[in-house]
Amino acid sequence: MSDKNGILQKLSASVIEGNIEAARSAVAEALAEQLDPLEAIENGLAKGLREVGRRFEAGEMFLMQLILSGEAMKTGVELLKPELLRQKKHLATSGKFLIGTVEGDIHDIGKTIVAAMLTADGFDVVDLGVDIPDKVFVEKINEIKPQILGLSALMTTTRTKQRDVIDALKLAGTRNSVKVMVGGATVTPEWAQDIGADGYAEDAIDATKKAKRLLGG
Ligand code: HCB
Repeated sequence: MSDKNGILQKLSASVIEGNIEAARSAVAEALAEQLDPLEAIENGLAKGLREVGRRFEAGEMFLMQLILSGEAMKTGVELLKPELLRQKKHLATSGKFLIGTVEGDIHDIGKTIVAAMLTADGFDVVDLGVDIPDKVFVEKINEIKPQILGLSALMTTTRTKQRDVIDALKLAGTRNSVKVMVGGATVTPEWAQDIGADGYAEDAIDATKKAKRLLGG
């Protein structure tokens, strides 16, 4: 019999080891034991990835291992996503949310989790993907007319792109038509304020709360 903590540990370990098969089987166990899928992501898979980040930074892990850990995390999230969406009640659409990872940055896990949570909370989400040039954000805002734009950036070298997108929106005369929410590992509330964003979100749960608040909810 597996207890909840044991399953969360298996989820974390599968990501730390970069073992996709172990991630699949730990997720299967989590689903069978009816673990909250969000908890499985945040306290299981993502916890493992945070440890991977720490080890990578300390030079204890190499890029190849980082890639495998990212793949294990992505596999786990994809398998948990249907259950996450199933459990949430789809009420009236909360609003349109456009999201993407900025140019030069290919990190997509956090953004994908945020998109899944917002969808589960009733937002109509358009996910542009990763490495998105500023002008594409501007074009898509004109085309889709979202109430909120989410900009994800994981590196200090790419978070400056969040400011560039905001500047591009100002230049295009569309800045006032959309609220901008920023997030990502190196992004802070101070940074969000400095670049003139309307909001900052620490994680996916925070993103849904802040998105509703930005819409006046
Ligand atoms: Co990457 N990487 N990486 N990486 N990577 C980081 C981000 C470092 C911090 C690791 C380190 O050195 N400590 C570092 C950046 C350092 C810095 O700038 N300060 C780094 C680096 C340097 C690099 C490369 C340059 C390495 C190299 O090639 N030498 C390279 C960059 C390539 C590029 O983008 N051009 C690289 C590559 C990779 C991969 C491909 C191996 C892999 C990504 C796989 C993928 O996404 N498919 C990867 C990974 C996995 C990481 C770490 C370990 C985890 C990132 C992650 O997915 N976290 C990360 C270490 C870390 O973050 N501490 C490391 C889990 C998610 C759930 O958290 O923060 O992304 P999150 O998202 C949260 C939160 O921020 C918020 O909600 C999410 C959900 O809770 N949020 C938003 C995010 N976006 C939001 C948008 C909103 O509107 C609202 C909220």
